[in-house]
Amino acid sequence: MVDQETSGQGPAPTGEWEQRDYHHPAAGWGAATSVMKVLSREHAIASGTRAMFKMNHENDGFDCPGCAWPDDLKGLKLDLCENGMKHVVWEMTGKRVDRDFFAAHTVTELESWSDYELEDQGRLTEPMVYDEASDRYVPISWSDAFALVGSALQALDSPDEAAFYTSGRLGNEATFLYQLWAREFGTNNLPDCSNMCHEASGRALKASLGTGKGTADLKDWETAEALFILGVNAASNAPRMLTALTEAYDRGAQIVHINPLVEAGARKAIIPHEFVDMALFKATRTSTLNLQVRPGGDLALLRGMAKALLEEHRTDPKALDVEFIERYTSGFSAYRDLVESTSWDDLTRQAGLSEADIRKAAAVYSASDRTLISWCLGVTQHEHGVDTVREIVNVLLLRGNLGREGAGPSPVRGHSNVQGNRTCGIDHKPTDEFLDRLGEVCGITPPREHGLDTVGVIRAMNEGRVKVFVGMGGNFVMAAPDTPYTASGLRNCDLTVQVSTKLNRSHLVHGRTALILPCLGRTEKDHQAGGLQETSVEDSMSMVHLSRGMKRPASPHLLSEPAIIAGMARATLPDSATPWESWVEDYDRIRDVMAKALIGFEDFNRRVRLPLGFRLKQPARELVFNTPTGLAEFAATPLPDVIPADDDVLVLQTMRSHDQWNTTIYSDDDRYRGIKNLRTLILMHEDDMRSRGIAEGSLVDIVATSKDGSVRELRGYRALRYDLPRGSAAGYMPEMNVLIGAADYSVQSDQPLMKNVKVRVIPSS
Ligand SMILES: Nc1nc2c(c(=O)[nH]1)N[C@H]1C(S)=C(S)[C@@H](COP(=O)(O)OP(=O)(O)OC[C@H]3O[C@@H](n4cnc5c(=O)[nH]c(N)nc54)[C@H](O)[C@@H]3O)O[C@H]1N2
Ligand SMILES: Nc1nc2c(c(=O)[nH]1)N[C@H]1C(S)=C(S)[C@@H](COP(=O)(O)OP(=O)(O)OC[C@H]3O[C@@H](n4cnc5c(=O)[nH]c(N)nc54)[C@H](O)[C@@H]3O)O[C@H]1N2
Ligand SMILES: [Mo]
Repeated sequence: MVDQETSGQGPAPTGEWEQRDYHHPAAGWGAATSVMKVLSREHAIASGTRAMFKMNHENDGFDCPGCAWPDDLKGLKLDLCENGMKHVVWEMTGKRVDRDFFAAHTVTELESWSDYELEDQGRLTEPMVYDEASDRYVPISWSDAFALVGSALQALDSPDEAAFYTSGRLGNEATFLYQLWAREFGTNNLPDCSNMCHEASGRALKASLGTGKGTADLKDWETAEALFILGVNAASNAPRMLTALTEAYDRGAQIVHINPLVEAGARKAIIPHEFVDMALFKATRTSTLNLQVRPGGDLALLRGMAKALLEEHRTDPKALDVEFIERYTSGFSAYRDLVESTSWDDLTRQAGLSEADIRKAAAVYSASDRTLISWCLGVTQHEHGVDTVREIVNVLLLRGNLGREGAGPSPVRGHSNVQGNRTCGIDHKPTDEFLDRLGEVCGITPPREHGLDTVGVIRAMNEGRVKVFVGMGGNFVMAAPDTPYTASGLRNCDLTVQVSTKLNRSHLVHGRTALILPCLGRTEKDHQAGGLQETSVEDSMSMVHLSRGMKRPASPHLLSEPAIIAGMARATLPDSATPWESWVEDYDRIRDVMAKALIGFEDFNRRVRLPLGFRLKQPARELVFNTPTGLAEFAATPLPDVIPADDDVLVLQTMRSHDQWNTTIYSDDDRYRGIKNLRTLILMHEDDMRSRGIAEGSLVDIVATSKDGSVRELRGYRALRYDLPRGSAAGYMPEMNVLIGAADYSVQSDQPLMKNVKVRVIPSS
């Protein structure tokens, strides 16, 4: 077991590993070939190709589950990408995991399979329950499964002994039902994957601007004069951003990438959907400046830009937007004093960049009248993630880059509906305003005490304070930090319930009783008593629109997520006045309630059927700030020291390869980084390798020391030379989660420090 949890997760390598420089543009033919490979492997060439033409189409067809990047507002143009296609095809596979499969394999046997092999078995087909006597999953009827969940929850001493996890796939309607079930039952224990990706962004934006979301939309991406892209690997994880970047380059915008690695999307790209460009190999540049910042050094770089602007303002009044600052912001003078008193020496050391480089970025910024700043996990999964996002806002405020076209903060969200999940109530720290309205509209008395997040739930399960874990999608044991500790927590539960589409390790690492409840995927037709149903999702830029599945379900026994939630809710709350059954017959009925319970969803059923859906109002975009002062708040936070005291310690980041979707690994290749057939690797600077006596391609042991002093280890990883800052290193999630201790989370955001693992690397003995 432990071996599987700590070793490679991809398919068993079939050949020698190799590393080469990658010179080709991102997207293009390599991408097309890679899609075809997956299509043929999943026996889905015909259906997959049809699906391509159904995805992201003006309120007809389904929302791409690949990422949360918005659909092209022109709506009629096909906007698809390699990784979205791979993701869709993975769901549409012709392979099945049925009762014969479970009869043929014990759970103990399955534990020795790789994560790739588990998911590669295909789609789950019917509800299953763990049978301890035979160590197998055996079939169970839906009604018995629901009854089992209901009785386990009713048997708890307190509703707070249950936790309800969400992975950001869940549609808005199911989300609303899920949080209602948890709160009607009596708990705010609603951990979600957002606790691991954008918690820092939400908290920072809320404090600075009074809204937890970005304010920019696709139109702003299309009109910005300068774009700063921090800590995102666009070519792999938000490929449709490449379209925006190539278009920006073509219109002469400045594009600054800030990242310890120069990723493929920061060089040149072929617009993913431009098949003609693809045929002609017509690549466009996607960058005008690359700055290889030190891990966690973004705050120092941004503050350096602010310092340069303040200096410039002494001679050029236009360097700052003084009118904007005076009218709309609070806290400027404290921030100015702080920035002016911070030395260039400290800033350059902490950013890991020269003063000249920081001034280059500042010059791009001050020359632009419309600036947009975008970021993802490279910013948030750090100790000072909240402060860094607040510094992003500080810098934007200095030149009034808010509430007007082509400007603003624009976080890149992860899962396709992770933003909608929060909007519709998945929040372990709900506001009183939200709960008041929910209580009134739904006739329930919601619990007021804040609940547990992802990190909190792991500890609570281990300490026996949480006894029932419900996973609404996702793969908790692999996604969460400290894999063995998370596993022991799940094993310590009375009941674990996983609502899933595919077999994964979270089904094998289970509680004393365990259920696998298979659901429809987003690509599939959802028939209910009231006819064919649609669900809505919200993208990164607050557009809410409908998604309609078009494929026959993978099995006749699958239920939709709303139906599964309603079934579990009724069994838990037999006397509930909530009309669970009637709501599931027709999701319009759920939307009618959401229209009353959620701010911004008025007239939901009509507006969501507009050709492109509707955009949720963003008060900050209208320069209305729901902050204590009613103004946008500058944050004057001290410059953090992000350099390990000990020279021997490297800062390791755990990231995705090009060929994976979070815990789902499609292959052992990472094309844009030139790596083939290898995931058990660590990318290092050549000087750091030399000083440790590590030869190129040799095996090393990686030893992490946690905040609490505990030590974790990965042995026999291969060290590869890579262009990244000295003192830093990189490797892949989820394998490297074993290195991240339960204590290693940010005190600002409670996010696990997935981009900031302190390690020592030594040659394997
Ligand atoms: N194909 C595909 N698409 C996906 C996903 C997937 O797994 N596969 N996952 C989805 C999800 S849930 C999410 S949250 C997003 C994740 O999208 P990303 O944030 O792109 O995910 P990572 O692969 O973790 O890459 C982190 C990036 O941040 C950089 N970085 C690391 N440390 C620092 C730092 O200190 N400063 C700066 N400036 N940069 C740094 C890394 O070099 C890397 O380029 O993608 C979503 N889309
Ligand atoms: N070290 C490290 N760890 C990380 C990260 C990192 O950067 N570094 N990133 C973190 C981030 S940003 C995230 S978001 C988490 C991801 O964490 P999760 O969201 O928990 O994990 P996924 O891999 O996205 O979940 C995959 C599983 O979801 C199920 N699934 C797929 N589609 C559906 C569906 O439509 N409905 C349902 N019910 N189930 C479905 C399938 O069974 C599949 O096996 O990982 C986090 N972990
Ligand atoms: Mo994420």
